[in-house]
Amino acid sequence: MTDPVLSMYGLNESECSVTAFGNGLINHTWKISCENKDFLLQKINQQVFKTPEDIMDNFRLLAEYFKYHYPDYLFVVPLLTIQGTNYIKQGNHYYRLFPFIENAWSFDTVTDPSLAFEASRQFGEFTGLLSAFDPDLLHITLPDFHNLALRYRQFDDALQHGNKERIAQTADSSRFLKDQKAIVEEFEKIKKHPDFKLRVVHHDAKINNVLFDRRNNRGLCVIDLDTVMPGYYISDVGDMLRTYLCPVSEDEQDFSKIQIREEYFSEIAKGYFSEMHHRLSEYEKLYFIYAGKFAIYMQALRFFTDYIHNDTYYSIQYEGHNLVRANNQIMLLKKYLEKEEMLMAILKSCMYSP
Ligand code: ADP
Ligand code: GN1
Ligand code: MG
Repeated sequence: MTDPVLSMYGLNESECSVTAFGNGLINHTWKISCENKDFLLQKINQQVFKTPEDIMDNFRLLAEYFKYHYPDYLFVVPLLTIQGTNYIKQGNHYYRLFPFIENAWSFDTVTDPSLAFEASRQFGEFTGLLSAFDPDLLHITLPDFHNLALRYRQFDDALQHGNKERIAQTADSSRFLKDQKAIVEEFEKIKKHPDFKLRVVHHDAKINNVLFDRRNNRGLCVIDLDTVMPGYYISDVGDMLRTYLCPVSEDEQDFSKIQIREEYFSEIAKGYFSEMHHRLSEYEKLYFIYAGKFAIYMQALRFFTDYIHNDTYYSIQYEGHNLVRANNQIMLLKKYLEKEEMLMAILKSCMYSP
């Protein structure tokens, strides 16, 4: 099935093995093993990404920038076809081929603080090296993706027009989410400040979007760059706090397992500041802890809204899955808020250390 695609890269499918690969939720991914080289083939998910050409143009712009300014940085660049394009359109589907990074692996959960440090350093390095790149040159691949005010309006709208039965069953959750609206107001305020800079941000800083060196678990590079767009650093730091601090994922149904691991917090901070402390303004740094509230709250709103709209965005494994996810994130937010002072003290201790 991949034959016409592979032949456009000069590869002969009969000499390669093709296997489904990875645990990504958005794109389709295959490992292509040929005689003396491996590749990674991806089909872009067009339900989510409506303008794949824009994504691939962003890749081109960033690849050129890194090649010129930081040739040693490992930026995983899509390979060119025989015709010189960095993707293929086959029927209505878009494909791209990457070199396979050997001796690398990725993780789905963060099981050691050193992984949090390494991943955070990778996301910090990515944004840091692109500090002089004009973020407005990038195409917006998902409009309003991390626009918290819009996410709140969508939540509010779901409560007006969504599934009535589900709305009635979830009054406690929706009340809590409404009570936290100050998190949206804070975002609206800080966005207006001139020292809160638009930067090149990944926007999906989960642990499985980092490749690690199998031999020593050092971070190698960030991957899954479809959501790289202009944004605020709190998007990446926030998603790391959301997904690395807690020992269990957003799918966990046993909420007694939800907790905030302080030693992971300090590693996220140290990793990010090792690359970004001299680039972030003092004003931006004030919002490091806020980043966690921003991301956890936004994710809770998104899962809850999708539940009220009968699960149209996030794929579910069982009835009520999105409500579990929303309530899981609500619990995480409560735990995070309880620890805010403690986290502030930890942050002070690692902010200015090298
Ligand atoms: P998705 O958007 O579906 O999450 P990703 O781009 O993150 O897709 O890829 C899915 C998985 O494939 C990653 O978590 C990683 O394990 C693996 N992977 C992606 N790119 C490469 C690469 N160039 N070399 C080796 N493994 C890769
Ligand atoms: C989606 O595909 P994945 O799992 O990396 C979502 C993120 C959410 C995440 C929650 C394009 O990411 O924004 O944080 O689910 N990506 C998109 O698990 O909506
Ligand atoms: Mg991914």
